[in-house]
Amino acid sequence: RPRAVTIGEGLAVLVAQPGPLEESETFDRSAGGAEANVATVLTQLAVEAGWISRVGDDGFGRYLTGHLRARGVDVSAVVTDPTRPTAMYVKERGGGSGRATDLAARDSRMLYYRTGSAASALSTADLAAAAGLLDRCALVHCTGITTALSESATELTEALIALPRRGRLVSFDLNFRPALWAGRAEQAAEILARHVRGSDVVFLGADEAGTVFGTEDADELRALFPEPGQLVVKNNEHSVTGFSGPDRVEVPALSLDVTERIGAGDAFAGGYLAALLHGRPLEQRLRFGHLCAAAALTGTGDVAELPAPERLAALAACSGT
Ligand code: KDG
Repeated sequence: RPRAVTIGEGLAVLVAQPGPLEESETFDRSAGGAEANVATVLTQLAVEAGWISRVGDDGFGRYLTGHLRARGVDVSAVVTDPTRPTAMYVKERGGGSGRATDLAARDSRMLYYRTGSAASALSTADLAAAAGLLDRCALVHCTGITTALSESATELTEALIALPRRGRLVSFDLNFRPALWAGRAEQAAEILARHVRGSDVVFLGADEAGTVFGTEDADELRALFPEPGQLVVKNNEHSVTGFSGPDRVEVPALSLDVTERIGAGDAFAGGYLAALLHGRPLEQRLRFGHLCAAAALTGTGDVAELPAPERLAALAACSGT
Protein backbone atom coordinates (compact mmCIF):
# COMPACT_ATOMS: atom_id res chain seq x y z
CA ARG A 1 0.00 0.00 0.00
CA PRO A 2 1.24 3.54 -0.70
CA ARG A 3 1.95 5.71 2.33
CA ALA A 4 0.97 9.32 2.99
CA VAL A 5 1.15 11.75 5.89
CA THR A 6 -1.01 14.77 6.65
CA ILE A 7 -0.05 17.64 8.98
CA GLY A 8 -2.52 19.91 10.73
CA GLU A 9 -4.89 20.64 13.55
CA GLY A 10 -7.72 18.35 14.60
CA LEU A 11 -10.79 19.85 16.21
CA ALA A 12 -13.57 18.50 18.35
CA VAL A 13 -16.76 19.63 16.56
CA LEU A 14 -19.83 20.50 18.59
CA VAL A 15 -22.93 20.69 16.41
CA ALA A 16 -25.63 22.83 18.00
CA GLN A 17 -28.98 21.09 18.27
CA PRO A 18 -31.03 22.54 16.82
CA GLY A 19 -29.24 25.89 16.58
CA PRO A 20 -29.11 28.89 16.80
CA LEU A 21 -26.68 28.92 19.72
CA GLU A 22 -28.91 31.12 21.86
CA GLU A 23 -31.45 28.31 21.93
CA SER A 24 -29.26 25.22 21.80
CA GLU A 25 -28.99 23.22 24.99
CA THR A 26 -27.55 20.14 23.34
CA PHE A 27 -24.51 19.67 21.14
CA ASP A 28 -23.55 16.58 19.16
CA ARG A 29 -19.83 15.92 19.27
CA SER A 30 -17.90 14.80 16.22
CA ALA A 31 -14.39 15.19 14.77
CA GLY A 32 -12.99 17.68 12.26
CA GLY A 33 -9.85 19.31 11.00
CA ALA A 34 -9.13 19.39 7.29
CA GLU A 35 -5.90 17.35 7.30
CA ALA A 36 -7.28 14.78 9.77
CA ASN A 37 -10.33 14.41 7.50
CA VAL A 38 -8.07 13.79 4.50
CA ALA A 39 -6.17 11.11 6.45
CA THR A 40 -9.43 9.24 7.14
CA VAL A 41 -10.39 9.40 3.45
CA LEU A 42 -6.98 8.01 2.48
CA THR A 43 -7.20 5.04 4.86
CA GLN A 44 -10.63 4.19 3.44
CA LEU A 45 -9.03 4.10 -0.02
CA ALA A 46 -6.23 1.63 0.69
CA VAL A 47 -3.55 4.22 1.50
CA GLU A 48 -1.58 3.96 4.75
CA ALA A 49 -1.94 7.39 6.30
CA GLY A 50 -0.26 9.03 9.26
CA TRP A 51 -1.21 12.31 10.95
CA ILE A 52 1.31 14.76 12.43
CA SER A 53 -0.28 17.04 15.00
CA ARG A 54 -0.45 18.22 18.59
CA VAL A 55 -3.43 17.76 20.89
CA GLY A 56 -4.12 18.83 24.46
CA ASP A 57 -3.90 16.49 27.46
CA ASP A 58 -7.68 16.43 27.63
CA GLY A 59 -10.70 14.36 26.65
CA PHE A 60 -11.11 16.02 23.25
CA GLY A 61 -7.48 15.25 22.40
CA ARG A 62 -7.91 11.59 23.41
CA TYR A 63 -11.18 11.48 21.46
CA LEU A 64 -9.50 12.81 18.29
CA THR A 65 -6.54 10.44 18.40
CA GLY A 66 -8.90 7.54 19.18
CA HIS A 67 -11.19 8.55 16.30
CA LEU A 68 -8.29 8.56 13.86
CA ARG A 69 -6.70 5.39 15.23
CA ALA A 70 -10.04 3.60 14.86
CA ARG A 71 -10.00 4.60 11.18
CA GLY A 72 -6.56 3.13 10.67
CA VAL A 73 -4.58 6.38 10.79
CA ASP A 74 -1.08 6.20 12.33
CA VAL A 75 -1.11 8.66 15.23
CA SER A 76 2.29 7.70 16.63
CA ALA A 77 3.71 11.14 15.75
CA VAL A 78 0.95 13.07 17.55
CA VAL A 79 2.34 15.01 20.52
CA THR A 80 0.28 15.66 23.64
CA ASP A 81 0.81 19.17 24.96
CA PRO A 82 0.59 19.27 28.76
CA THR A 83 -0.78 22.81 28.99
CA ARG A 84 -2.47 23.91 25.76
CA PRO A 85 -6.01 22.65 25.02
CA THR A 86 -7.25 20.70 22.02
CA ALA A 87 -8.99 23.01 19.55
CA MET A 88 -12.72 22.90 19.00
CA TYR A 89 -15.33 24.54 16.87
CA VAL A 90 -19.06 24.92 17.18
CA LYS A 91 -21.19 24.37 14.11
CA GLU A 92 -24.54 26.11 13.65
CA ARG A 93 -26.64 24.73 10.85
CA GLY A 94 -29.15 26.78 8.88
CA GLY A 95 -32.65 25.98 7.72
CA GLY A 96 -35.15 28.06 9.73
CA SER A 97 -37.76 26.82 12.23
CA GLY A 98 -35.54 26.05 15.17
CA ARG A 99 -32.32 26.20 13.21
CA ALA A 100 -30.23 29.33 12.68
CA THR A 101 -32.64 31.43 10.60
CA ASP A 102 -30.00 33.74 9.13
CA LEU A 103 -28.42 30.76 7.36
CA ALA A 104 -29.75 28.98 4.26
CA ALA A 105 -30.78 25.33 4.69
CA ARG A 106 -27.49 23.78 3.56
CA ASP A 107 -25.20 26.41 5.00
CA SER A 108 -23.34 26.14 8.27
CA ARG A 109 -21.46 28.61 10.41
CA MET A 110 -18.22 27.63 12.11
CA LEU A 111 -17.28 29.31 15.38
CA TYR A 112 -13.68 28.58 16.27
CA TYR A 113 -12.33 28.09 19.80
CA ARG A 114 -8.74 27.43 18.88
CA THR A 115 -6.56 30.45 19.71
CA GLY A 116 -3.62 29.20 21.76
CA SER A 117 -4.53 25.57 21.04
CA ALA A 118 -2.08 22.69 21.25
CA ALA A 119 -1.77 22.49 17.46
CA SER A 120 -1.13 26.22 17.12
CA ALA A 121 2.25 25.40 18.74
CA LEU A 122 3.17 23.12 15.82
CA SER A 123 6.71 24.00 14.76
CA THR A 124 9.71 22.75 12.82
CA ALA A 125 10.57 20.59 15.88
CA ASP A 126 7.47 18.49 15.11
CA LEU A 127 8.70 18.02 11.57
CA ALA A 128 12.11 16.86 12.80
CA ALA A 129 10.50 14.51 15.36
CA ALA A 130 8.39 12.92 12.62
CA ALA A 131 11.30 12.48 10.20
CA GLY A 132 10.95 8.67 10.26
CA LEU A 133 7.29 8.86 9.25
CA LEU A 134 8.04 11.41 6.53
CA ASP A 135 10.93 9.41 5.13
CA ARG A 136 8.69 6.41 4.56
CA CYS A 137 5.88 8.23 2.74
CA ALA A 138 5.22 8.94 -0.93
CA LEU A 139 3.18 12.06 -0.25
CA VAL A 140 2.71 14.63 2.48
CA HIS A 141 -0.38 16.83 2.60
CA CYS A 142 -1.17 20.02 4.48
CA THR A 143 -3.41 23.00 3.89
CA GLY A 144 -3.55 26.77 4.26
CA ILE A 145 -5.20 26.11 7.63
CA THR A 146 -2.01 24.52 8.99
CA THR A 147 0.01 27.47 7.72
CA ALA A 148 -2.41 29.98 9.23
CA LEU A 149 -2.38 28.51 12.75
CA SER A 150 0.59 30.57 13.99
CA GLU A 151 4.00 31.87 12.97
CA SER A 152 5.67 28.68 14.19
CA ALA A 153 3.21 26.63 12.10
CA THR A 154 4.07 28.76 9.06
CA GLU A 155 7.75 27.99 9.69
CA LEU A 156 6.88 24.30 9.77
CA THR A 157 4.99 24.30 6.45
CA GLU A 158 7.68 26.45 4.81
CA ALA A 159 10.32 23.99 6.02
CA LEU A 160 8.21 21.16 4.65
CA ILE A 161 8.09 22.59 1.12
CA ALA A 162 11.82 23.31 1.28
CA LEU A 163 12.77 19.74 2.33
CA PRO A 164 14.61 17.64 -0.25
CA ARG A 165 11.84 15.63 -1.91
CA ARG A 166 13.56 12.24 -2.19
CA GLY A 167 10.72 11.08 -4.42
CA ARG A 168 8.04 12.35 -2.04
CA LEU A 169 5.28 14.69 -3.28
CA VAL A 170 4.03 17.69 -1.30
CA SER A 171 0.31 18.38 -1.58
CA PHE A 172 -1.32 21.66 -0.53
CA ASP A 173 -4.99 22.66 -0.36
CA LEU A 174 -5.49 26.43 -0.15
CA ASN A 175 -8.33 26.23 2.44
CA PHE A 176 -8.35 29.97 3.04
CA ARG A 177 -9.79 30.73 6.50
CA PRO A 178 -9.76 34.54 6.94
CA ALA A 179 -10.51 34.25 10.69
CA LEU A 180 -7.19 32.48 11.23
CA TRP A 181 -5.23 35.24 9.51
CA ALA A 182 -6.74 38.03 11.62
CA GLY A 183 -3.40 39.18 13.11
CA ARG A 184 -1.45 38.95 9.80
CA ALA A 185 -4.07 39.50 7.12
CA GLU A 186 -1.72 41.53 4.91
CA GLN A 187 0.76 38.64 4.71
CA ALA A 188 -1.74 35.89 3.92
CA ALA A 189 -1.70 36.11 0.10
CA GLU A 190 2.10 36.17 -0.10
CA ILE A 191 2.55 33.26 2.32
CA LEU A 192 -0.15 31.18 0.63
CA ALA A 193 1.25 31.90 -2.86
CA ARG A 194 4.67 30.67 -1.67
CA HIS A 195 3.07 27.40 -0.59
CA VAL A 196 1.22 26.99 -3.88
CA ARG A 197 4.43 27.57 -5.85
CA GLY A 198 6.45 25.26 -3.60
CA SER A 199 4.09 22.26 -3.72
CA ASP A 200 3.70 19.47 -6.28
CA VAL A 201 -0.08 18.95 -6.06
CA VAL A 202 -2.31 21.94 -5.33
CA PHE A 203 -6.06 22.29 -4.79
CA LEU A 204 -7.73 25.68 -5.15
CA GLY A 205 -11.41 26.55 -4.74
CA ALA A 206 -12.23 29.16 -7.39
CA ASP A 207 -14.00 31.48 -4.94
CA GLU A 208 -11.22 31.40 -2.33
CA ALA A 209 -8.61 31.79 -5.09
CA GLY A 210 -10.54 34.86 -6.25
CA THR A 211 -10.35 36.32 -2.76
CA VAL A 212 -6.67 35.56 -2.17
CA PHE A 213 -5.13 35.76 -5.67
CA GLY A 214 -7.59 37.95 -7.55
CA THR A 215 -8.92 35.50 -10.14
CA GLU A 216 -11.40 32.61 -10.12
CA ASP A 217 -10.57 31.51 -13.66
CA ALA A 218 -8.84 28.12 -13.88
CA ASP A 219 -6.63 29.03 -16.87
CA GLU A 220 -5.62 32.35 -15.34
CA LEU A 221 -4.76 30.54 -12.11
CA ARG A 222 -2.63 28.07 -14.07
CA ALA A 223 -0.85 30.97 -15.80
CA LEU A 224 -0.26 32.55 -12.38
CA PHE A 225 0.97 29.26 -10.87
CA PRO A 226 2.82 27.21 -13.50
CA GLU A 227 5.08 25.62 -10.82
CA PRO A 228 3.04 22.79 -9.27
CA GLY A 229 3.10 19.69 -11.47
CA GLN A 230 -0.58 19.18 -10.67
CA LEU A 231 -3.04 22.01 -10.11
CA VAL A 232 -6.72 21.34 -9.44
CA VAL A 233 -9.22 24.20 -9.59
CA LYS A 234 -12.69 23.56 -8.21
CA ASN A 235 -14.79 25.89 -10.36
CA ASN A 236 -17.84 27.68 -9.02
CA GLU A 237 -19.98 26.30 -11.83
CA HIS A 238 -19.77 22.72 -10.51
CA SER A 239 -16.88 21.36 -12.45
CA VAL A 240 -13.24 20.81 -11.66
CA THR A 241 -10.35 21.66 -13.96
CA GLY A 242 -7.23 19.59 -13.48
CA PHE A 243 -3.82 20.48 -14.89
CA SER A 244 -1.11 17.85 -14.84
CA GLY A 245 2.03 18.79 -16.73
CA PRO A 246 0.80 19.66 -20.24
CA ASP A 247 -2.62 18.02 -19.74
CA ARG A 248 -5.82 19.91 -18.96
CA VAL A 249 -9.01 18.03 -18.14
CA GLU A 250 -12.36 19.38 -16.97
CA VAL A 251 -14.80 17.03 -15.22
CA PRO A 252 -18.31 18.11 -14.20
CA ALA A 253 -19.49 17.41 -10.64
CA LEU A 254 -22.41 15.09 -9.88
CA SER A 255 -25.86 16.66 -9.41
CA LEU A 256 -26.74 16.05 -5.77
CA ASP A 257 -29.20 16.86 -3.07
CA VAL A 258 -26.65 18.56 -0.80
CA THR A 259 -27.08 18.07 2.96
CA GLU A 260 -24.04 19.99 4.09
CA ARG A 261 -20.88 21.32 2.47
CA ILE A 262 -18.31 21.24 5.27
CA GLY A 263 -15.72 18.52 4.68
CA ALA A 264 -16.45 18.13 0.94
CA GLY A 265 -13.16 19.77 -0.08
CA ASP A 266 -11.21 17.41 2.19
CA ALA A 267 -13.04 14.41 0.72
CA PHE A 268 -12.23 15.66 -2.79
CA ALA A 269 -8.55 16.05 -1.93
CA GLY A 270 -8.42 12.61 -0.27
CA GLY A 271 -10.09 10.94 -3.25
CA TYR A 272 -7.80 12.66 -5.76
CA LEU A 273 -4.65 11.89 -3.77
CA ALA A 274 -5.56 8.23 -3.20
CA ALA A 275 -6.18 7.80 -6.93
CA LEU A 276 -2.84 9.52 -7.63
CA LEU A 277 -1.00 7.22 -5.22
CA HIS A 278 -2.63 4.23 -6.89
CA GLY A 279 -1.30 5.39 -10.26
CA ARG A 280 -4.59 6.48 -11.87
CA PRO A 281 -4.62 9.01 -14.72
CA LEU A 282 -5.75 12.62 -14.28
CA GLU A 283 -9.39 12.21 -15.32
CA GLN A 284 -9.84 9.25 -12.96
CA ARG A 285 -8.22 11.22 -10.14
CA LEU A 286 -10.72 14.02 -10.65
CA ARG A 287 -13.59 11.53 -10.72
CA PHE A 288 -12.43 9.94 -7.49
CA GLY A 289 -12.36 13.43 -6.00
CA HIS A 290 -15.92 14.14 -7.12
CA LEU A 291 -17.23 10.82 -5.85
CA CYS A 292 -15.66 11.25 -2.43
CA ALA A 293 -16.93 14.84 -2.26
CA ALA A 294 -20.41 13.54 -3.13
CA ALA A 295 -20.25 11.21 -0.12
CA ALA A 296 -19.39 14.18 2.13
CA LEU A 297 -21.99 16.49 0.56
CA THR A 298 -24.80 14.02 1.22
CA GLY A 299 -23.78 13.35 4.86
CA THR A 300 -23.80 15.69 7.85
CA GLY A 301 -20.39 15.08 9.44
CA ASP A 302 -17.09 16.72 8.46
CA VAL A 303 -15.66 13.27 7.78
CA ALA A 304 -16.87 11.41 4.70
CA GLU A 305 -17.92 7.76 5.05
CA LEU A 306 -17.14 6.28 1.63
CA PRO A 307 -18.31 3.28 -0.39
CA ALA A 308 -15.72 0.48 -0.66
CA PRO A 309 -12.70 1.29 -2.89
CA GLU A 310 -13.74 -1.28 -5.55
CA ARG A 311 -17.21 0.32 -5.73
CA LEU A 312 -15.65 3.78 -6.10
CA ALA A 313 -13.36 2.49 -8.84
CA ALA A 314 -16.37 1.08 -10.70
CA LEU A 315 -18.24 4.39 -10.34
CA ALA A 316 -15.20 6.39 -11.46
CA ALA A 317 -15.05 4.26 -14.60
CA CYS A 318 -18.66 5.22 -15.55
CA SER A 319 -18.84 7.94 -18.16
CA GLY A 320 -20.57 11.20 -17.32
CA THR A 321 -19.52 11.09 -13.65
O1 KDG B 1 -12.67 21.29 5.74
C1 KDG B 1 -13.46 21.02 6.87
C2 KDG B 1 -12.83 21.81 7.92
O2 KDG B 1 -13.15 23.15 7.67
C3 KDG B 1 -13.25 21.49 9.30
O3 KDG B 1 -13.18 20.12 9.59
C4 KDG B 1 -12.52 22.32 10.31
O4 KDG B 1 -10.24 22.25 9.68
C5 KDG B 1 -11.21 22.91 9.88
C6 KDG B 1 -11.08 24.35 9.75
O5 KDG B 1 -10.09 24.84 10.23
O6 KDG B 1 -11.91 25.04 9.18
